[in-house]
This record gives sequence, C-alpha cells and structure tokens, in this order.
Amino acid sequence: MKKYRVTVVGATGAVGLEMIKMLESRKFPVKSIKFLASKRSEGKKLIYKNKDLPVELLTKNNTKNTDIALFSAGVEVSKEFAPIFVDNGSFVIDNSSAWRMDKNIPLIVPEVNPHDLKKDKKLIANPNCSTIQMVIALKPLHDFAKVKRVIVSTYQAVSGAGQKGIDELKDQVKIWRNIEDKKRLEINPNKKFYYPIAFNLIPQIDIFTENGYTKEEMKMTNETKKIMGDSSIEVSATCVRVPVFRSHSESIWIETEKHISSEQAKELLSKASGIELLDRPEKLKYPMPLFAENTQVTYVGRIRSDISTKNYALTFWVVSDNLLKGAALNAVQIAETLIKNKLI
Ligand code: 25A
Ligand code: L14
Repeated sequence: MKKYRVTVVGATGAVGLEMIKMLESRKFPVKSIKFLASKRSEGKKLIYKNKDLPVELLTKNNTKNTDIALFSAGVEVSKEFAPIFVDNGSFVIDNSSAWRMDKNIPLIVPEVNPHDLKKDKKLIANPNCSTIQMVIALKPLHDFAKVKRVIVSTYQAVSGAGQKGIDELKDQVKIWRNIEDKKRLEINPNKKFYYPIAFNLIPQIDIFTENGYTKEEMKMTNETKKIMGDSSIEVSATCVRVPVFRSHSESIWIETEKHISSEQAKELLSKASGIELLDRPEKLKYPMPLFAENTQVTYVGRIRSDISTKNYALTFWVVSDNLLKGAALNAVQIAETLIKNKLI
C-alpha cells in the first residue's frame, strides 16, 4: 500500500492532538509525519507511535515535501499557509472556516458528499462541527423524503473553543464552591467565553451578524446547503454553549416534502453509515454527550413525529464528539476517501 507524507498544522491544539491520535488509531498509511504549531509550542514533544517527535514552528520553509496537510490552527493561519502547501503539491484539509463557502473549494462530509472531492481541488474544507453531525443525520432522511426546512438548537461543548475553553470550565468549577453566591456571577478567570460557563448556558457562539443570527448559526445554514448540494433546504439555528466538556448535542426539527413515519426514519438511520441509532426510550436509551466522548459515530435518538402540525415533520436528538466526527475524525476520513477514490 502506498504511504504518504503527512503534516499536522496546529498539532498542539485540542483538535490537532486528536488528529494525531486518529491517524495512529485508524492506521492511516503514514510514510513520515511532521507537527507544526506556533512559537508557543515550538520544541514541545508529541508522541506518535510511541516515539517523541518535536513540534516545529510553522514557516514557509516547512511547507514542502508533504502529500497531505491537516490544518487546525484558525482562520488566519489557514488563509496564509494553506495555499502555500497546495502550491508545493500537497492536499490540504482545513478545519477552519476560512475556505468553506468558497465556490471552488469542496466542503466535505465523506458519508454525504464524497463525490465533491476532485483530483485537482487540493484545498478541501472540513465543515463546522455542528453542521457535520446534523447533515449526517439529515442525509438519509433527505434522500427518502426531501427535507424542506430545519429548525435546530445546539448544545455545544466548551472544547469547541479549544483547549482554553476546556481549561476555563475546569477552573470555574474548581473555584465555584469556595466563593459566595453573589460573587459567582462574576467569576470568569480566563475569558474565552463572555460570561461564566460553569452552571450556565450562553446563547452566543461566535459573533453576531446583521440579521440577528450568530456566525456559528449562519455557518449551519450555509454549510448545510453546500454539503447537501441543495440550496432549497432552509435552516434556522440557535447555537448555545453549555457546560459540557466534550460532544455537541442538537435538538433537530425537520419538515419534509414526502411523508415519513418515525419508524421509517429509525429504519433509515439505523442503516446509515456513521450513525448509531440509540432510541429505546422504554429502556432509557438515548444519546448523551458524556457517553459520546471519544467515540467515532454520530448518535441519533428521541425520533418522533411532530404532534403540533399536519405537515410532515419529525423531531429528533443528535449527539457526536465535536473533536472527533466534528473535526479530527472527519478530516482524517476525508484523507482516507482521497486514497480510496484514487484521487491522490
Ligand atoms: O477561526 P476558527 O476556524 O474558528 O478557529 C480558531 C481556533 O479554534 C480552534 C483552534 O484552537 C483554532 O485555533 N478550532 C478550530 N476548529 C475547531 C473545531 N472544529 C476548533 N476547536 C474545536 N473544534 P485550539 O486551541 O484547539 O488550537 C490552536 C492550535 O493552533 C495553533 N496555532 C495558533 N496560531 C498558530 C498556530 N500554529 C501555527 N501558527 C500560528 N500562527 C496552536 O498552537 C494550537 O496548536 P499554539 O502553539 O499557539 O498553542 C499550543 C498550546 O498553547 C495553548 N495556548 C494558546 N494560546 C495560549 C496558550 N497558552 C498560553 N497562553 C496563550 N495565550 C493552546 O491551548 C495549545 O494547547
Ligand atoms: O467554524 O464551539 O469550526 O466554538 C470551531 C469552534 C465553530 C465554533 C468552526 C466552537 C468553529 C466552534
């Protein structure tokens, strides 16, 4: 089997570390591997296959001799360096939002639109975490009954905001019990989030746009249309940060063109790739973020027909590890699909 030279950019971040683990645990055909990050992490050691490898500073000098670069270092780094890697002959799979809505750049969830990958489109965007787990669940339902409209509320883990988000919740939980009630409203030691996140919910992820939705919410609207290849699907999202470390949850309502019963939906979802149906309410079985952590599937449950309308509508609950299927795993699966489809 052919092997590839792989570079991870943003290797020390919450997503970068998971990318490295996924490459190893999924036995990706790695010929050589390089870890790049900012000055803060230069010289730090990361482990790959029981070996310590140093993290190098990302500069133009180490953008060569790579076949596949996995990026998770934010928008600015991607804008500057992804095109340089591509010019030097590499595929780039970018986890930031920098390129996702660019018409010439494929935005890929392998279970949904692998056919959008092309040999000559070497810069590939990895979708937003909340979008990935939603479209995985929508796809089989859309193929059967055509989804017209989606209303979704998300419950997003703090790890979506990187290692600093995780640290902020941990620190707040530690100090919470030692301070008096009225002071608790003020604690916010690291300030990744606008308000305390311990024992709270924050109905804002990313910044607000002119129409009153946040950027995160508009990503779900726009990216869904692009990945599903159907601009007629309307999506209204409300994205909320919750005090959960890992795994995003979503309450999703869909209206379809054709009738689809909850039993049919369960049947379709149980057969779809990447999905595990977890819908046995009588046995108290439904998806939860605590149990989705570190798993590689998207869980769907609580599937039911909407009793409030005569239109064809279903509602359900979707949970997935935001750092894995929502980011690192999907990126590695894109690379695997390039190989499987002989595009690299
Ligand atoms: O714009 P976007 O697309 O929304 O993405 C913005 C950020 O969101 C995270 C990721 O942060 C990204 O940088 N992210 C993106 N997509 C995500 C997704 N789907 C996502 N998170 C979850 N799900 P992150 O903290 O996880 O990772 C940051 C990584 O990027 C490296 N990096 C940053 N700037 C860089 C760069 N690499 C090269 N050149 C640059 N200019 C970053 O490396 C990290 O690997 P680092 O060396 O800056 O950080 C290493 C460690 O240091 C911690 N740290 C960060 N800031 C500080 C700090 N420590 C002390 N003081 C600081 N001020 C980091 O937490 C990391 O552990
Ligand atoms: O567009 O939960 O991938 O803060 C990554 C971080 C979306 C928001 C992206 C978070 C962002 C996410």
